[in-house]
Amino acid sequence: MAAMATNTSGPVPFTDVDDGTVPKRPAKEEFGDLVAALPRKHQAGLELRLYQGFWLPDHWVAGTVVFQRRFAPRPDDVILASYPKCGTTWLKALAFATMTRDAYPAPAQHPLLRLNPHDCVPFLDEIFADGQEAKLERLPSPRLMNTHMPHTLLPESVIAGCKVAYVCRDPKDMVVSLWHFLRRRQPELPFAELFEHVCDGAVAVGPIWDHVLSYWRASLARPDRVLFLRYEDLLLDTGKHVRRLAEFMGRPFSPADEGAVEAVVELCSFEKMKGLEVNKKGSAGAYHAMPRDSFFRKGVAGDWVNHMTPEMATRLDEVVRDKFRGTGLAAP
Ligand code: PAP
Repeated sequence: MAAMATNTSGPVPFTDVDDGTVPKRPAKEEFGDLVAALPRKHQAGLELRLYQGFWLPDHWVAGTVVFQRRFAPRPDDVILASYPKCGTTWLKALAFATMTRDAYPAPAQHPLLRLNPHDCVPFLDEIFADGQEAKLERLPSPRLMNTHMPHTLLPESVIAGCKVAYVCRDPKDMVVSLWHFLRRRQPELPFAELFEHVCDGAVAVGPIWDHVLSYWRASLARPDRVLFLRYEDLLLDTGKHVRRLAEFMGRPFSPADEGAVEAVVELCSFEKMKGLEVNKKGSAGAYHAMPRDSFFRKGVAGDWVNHMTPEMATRLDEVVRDKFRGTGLAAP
């Protein structure tokens, strides 16, 4: 195994320390029996298993068990969390750019200009599913990593000791974004079918309302440990929330640093990221490698009006409002 890069301060781009020598040893080989005993559903082209109250993609379950039991957190780890299609790529870019701003004073040298955000920040769910967690040891501290797991499924050690920044999004826009994403692999997937699964809660890492509430409650209980962000707020005033994120991660911008905040916002803007050559070609992700351009579609709020009827919108809004009632969390 390559020596851990202890002399470099993190975060560094994940793919730069991954020399491809850590073999894949799927976690399912060890925990296959546990997975096989769980309730299952086949929906929208994915095999799902009900694990601790959430419908996880079958190939993530065993990795989640290993993550829960064996993840070795470092005190300065920062975990980025999200429900799929709610702003993961953007949050990864913003957090990585914020944390590395002093390491790359020449903007043209920044790794986000040559690497997709998913190639800079490792995705824990896939790494553990593939049994490649040794890769994480090669990252210098502080490490930035991301997960789609709900807060209640995170390892106890992470809940007790790591900072977690979460981004949520209007579920209506999430469904639309997810549909476009899944259609890259399943062009025939009907929107109405996916919509039904989302309303039933039986979609990957769903139900979405329980996912969001798990982080909302954690952020109320430990605001120093869990930062709760909204995609729509980021769109309205990215700089303001980048400052919050930086402060939360322990790398605050000084009040006079407006130029540095703007540089991060600009580097990670939808237009900038979508226009980069690296994000127009190739694929990201190990298990279901997806075209990099599929992570940059429209980048707006409210696109749901172009895909669902007012009745569908009202139905999903009411489900979510009902679930959020009494929690203090405003429904979209
Ligand atoms: P993931 O969870 O599979 O990694 P994620 O990044 O959450 O995906 O979802 C992609 C969405 O974020 C897309 O939304 P859309 O389909 O509604 O357009 C994508 O366009 C949007 N997105 C990606 N990067 C940015 C960015 N820099 N700024 C704003 N939105 C972005």
